[in-house]
Amino acid sequence: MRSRRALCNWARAFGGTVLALLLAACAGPRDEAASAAPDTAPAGEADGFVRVEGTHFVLDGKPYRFAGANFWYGAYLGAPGERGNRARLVAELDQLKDAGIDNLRVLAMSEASGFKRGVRPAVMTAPGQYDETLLQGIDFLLDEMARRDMKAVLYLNNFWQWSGGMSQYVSWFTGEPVSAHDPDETGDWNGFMQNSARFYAIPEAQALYREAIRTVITRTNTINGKRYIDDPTVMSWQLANEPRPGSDADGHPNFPVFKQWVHDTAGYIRGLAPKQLVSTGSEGAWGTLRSDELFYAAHDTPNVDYLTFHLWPSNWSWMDHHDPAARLESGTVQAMDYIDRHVDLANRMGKPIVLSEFGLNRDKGAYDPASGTTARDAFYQAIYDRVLARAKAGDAIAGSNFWAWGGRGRTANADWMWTAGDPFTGDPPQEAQGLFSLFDSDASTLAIVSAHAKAMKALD
Ligand code: IFL
Repeated sequence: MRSRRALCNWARAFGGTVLALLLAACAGPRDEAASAAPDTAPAGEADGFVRVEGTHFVLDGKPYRFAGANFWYGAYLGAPGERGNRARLVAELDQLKDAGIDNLRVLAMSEASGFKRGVRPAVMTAPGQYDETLLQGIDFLLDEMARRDMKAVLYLNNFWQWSGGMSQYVSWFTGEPVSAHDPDETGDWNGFMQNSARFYAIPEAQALYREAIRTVITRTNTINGKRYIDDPTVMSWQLANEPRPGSDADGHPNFPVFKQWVHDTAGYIRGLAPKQLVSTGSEGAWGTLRSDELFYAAHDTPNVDYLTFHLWPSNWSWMDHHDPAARLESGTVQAMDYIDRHVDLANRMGKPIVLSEFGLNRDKGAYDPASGTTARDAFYQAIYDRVLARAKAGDAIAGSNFWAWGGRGRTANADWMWTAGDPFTGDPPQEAQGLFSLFDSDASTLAIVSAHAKAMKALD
């Protein structure tokens, strides 16, 4: 007899509406073949954990939909003493919660690197050594989020340079300095991406990465005594921020090892944290060699609970960084198509999907928080309208996280770039501080996000 897993894989591969019911069953809370440990609670139990049922999230027996934010530095702010800024964090969590923004995507692991624009300090100070104060930052963040009934999505690595990430693992095990492929020094993004993607095939790097994953996931929170794996505040663990198979120019040869890495790592995480969800952190087709089918294939494993995709119209040249109003209309049409394609794909796969990053520049490409956000507001509105419409229609889209919450962070630097010790904004160190940040003073954008949050919740 066919195993349930084989039947599900066959159904996914076959697709089509005839198999919709079967696919929904396949994407249930857990696939028995995937997990090293079984679920401890049935789907309907009110234990605060977000679960997957078919193409939807469920929380305490009700649909879970959200309007969230990226807050990459949230755990940095949570660190004790001068390292962090707990007063700022608490005030900003209050502001976010008041606005209905209660799902935060946060960096949970960074690696000390020689990158010109790498964040400093890093959680992993050297291979296998961790900065306890920064880990306590995650403790504090999770505890404060729990008090506000918020959910966290924590990513455990980064394809990009700004937190050390995969390139730093490569450097540790090849002995080659990261500077040889630093895109902020060389300008060679394809070279950087190919080097970063070597990570998937270096066994020692994978072993260390797993140790880092285990260090975070199996931690006990020093503030509330909860084990992270028992904390329903954590909705999902993500393999990495925007993991790609390699460069757009010649990343195809890496795809098989990338796909295997997704399957194996996701399985490892779910074995450690069976009550929480696993997602990849992918940008979608754009970050998977621009291919819908490769994106589908990479996620077609029962170890990945739901899909993610990102939307970057100015980074992808659909709009202009220096004047987002100029091609707002045509760029928005492309953005809508990108959303629809990914939601359709998630429907087809039978898993929920989250738009876990999107952003646009301020008017005229300014960075100053006092400058306008007319084009950005129109873009956010268009995104939210489409997300809401598709959610209303019962499709697989469950929520979104704008990029990125900049809160009270401000730079005093004339070149707008971050230097160690500066306040954090939503823009990581490799980008101008103000490029995509939604600051605490951005009242019109916040009103749009807030209205969307209400509308998503009202769908329940
Ligand atoms: O800062 C970038 C970040 O690395 C990411 N995606 C796009 C952001 C804006 O360019 O994950």
